Amino acid sequence: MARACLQVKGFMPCQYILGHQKRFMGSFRRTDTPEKSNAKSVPNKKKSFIDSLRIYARGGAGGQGLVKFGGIGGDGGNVVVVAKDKQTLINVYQKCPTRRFVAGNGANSTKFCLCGDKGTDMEIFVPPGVELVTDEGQVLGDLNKEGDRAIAAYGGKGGNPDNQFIGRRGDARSVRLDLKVIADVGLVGFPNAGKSTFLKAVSRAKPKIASYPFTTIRPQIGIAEFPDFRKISVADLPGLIEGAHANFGMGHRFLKHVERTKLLLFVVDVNGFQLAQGYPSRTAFQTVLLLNKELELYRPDLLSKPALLVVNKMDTDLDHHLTEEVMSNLESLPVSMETVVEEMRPETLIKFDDILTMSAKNRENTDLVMKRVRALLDQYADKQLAEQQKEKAMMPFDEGMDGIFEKDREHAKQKLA
Ligand SMILES: Nc1nc2c(ncn2[C@@H]2O[C@H](COP(=O)(O)OP(=O)(O)OP(=O)(O)O)[C@@H](O)[C@H]2O)c(=O)[nH]1
Ligand SMILES: [Mg+2]
Repeated sequence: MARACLQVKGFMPCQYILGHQKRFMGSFRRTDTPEKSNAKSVPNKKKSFIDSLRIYARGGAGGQGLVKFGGIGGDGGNVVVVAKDKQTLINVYQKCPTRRFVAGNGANSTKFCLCGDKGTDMEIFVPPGVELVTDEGQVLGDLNKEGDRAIAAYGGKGGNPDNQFIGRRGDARSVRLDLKVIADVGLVGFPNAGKSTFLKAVSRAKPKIASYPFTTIRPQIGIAEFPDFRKISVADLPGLIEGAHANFGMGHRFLKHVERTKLLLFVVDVNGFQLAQGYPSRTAFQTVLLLNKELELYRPDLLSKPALLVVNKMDTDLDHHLTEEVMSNLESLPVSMETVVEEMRPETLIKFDDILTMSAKNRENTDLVMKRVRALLDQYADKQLAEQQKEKAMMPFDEGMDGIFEKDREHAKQKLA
């Protein structure tokens, strides 16, 4: 194992990243940037996971009307994308390798059947967490839970007096199905910080763990189970590097997965991070600021998510001086930011709900981290519920309706009496 990592570390750094990128992109092309979104995304059949798939969707044409008898043609069917548990995007591809989805045409109006039947809808089943985006960047729908539906292409209107009884064509467009993992907790950190090791420690997941960067190249979800059977899903996300917000490294492909997690669990190596020889070496404190900055530059609203910071690999800091250093720097924020160059300083600092230390490898404090995660998730869920109830109570329409019902009830009671 030691020899294997030495060999990898001996690579030229840029070749190394490109090699990884090539391997990763072999399964599908990058479609993150608008100018690249026209490229075909053809998944490699051998890959078991893809998080983006570009499809062609065409709604059915409307049936022709019958002018003589005022008959109306049936509307064309829609192409509908439906969220279904246990589905994957690779299933979508395997079922239809051409990635062309065409709904049924509406039936023509005939003298025996004046109102033509509607064309059949084409349903595409995708995993929850998929967003439908057109090539122009328009979001057509966001499917978060089983049963959520969005229309990728509408069918054309059937022939009727408004269109001189000529059935219309359906919409035809390319749509990107963009999967963002949905989990309670998202592990955020530089490569090699120990995210996968943590996931392995707290769940039954078996992520690949190794001492070289970018071991994890696709998100993996593990379920942490508590003695009272409470379950919390934890998403092990691939490591971020400096410039990820500008699509450097695996960039947006990785960052996007942070969006739909309820809580961010930042994992940093107490020894800091260095991508490879020849690359700058960052201290643990600097990696925290850099991660903060990457998220801020990608989507500033991510900074307001509940967040926990865990300093990992405590077993390697025997005299605790590295831990003390990072902790005192974090405590004296924002003043301590003066010690780093301006390019590393984020504009808005993440407010960590807690800062903990652990050794994921030795499973020291990993349970404590999960307990804290659970408490925070509960706390934020309660807060959210209270806010929702407050909002509902303040809605004048609802109040009015309740008032009316109350009056009716009183009236009925008086009548009965
Ligand atoms: N000494 C020590 N080593 C650790 C600890 N946690 C993880 N490691 C080691 O650090 C290396 C990287 O661990 P991973 O869990 O693969 O790191 P990662 O953050 O998932 O890395 P990427 O997938 O590349 O983003 C492995 O060799 C682990 O054995 C720890 O607490 N102590
Ligand atoms: Mg990993």
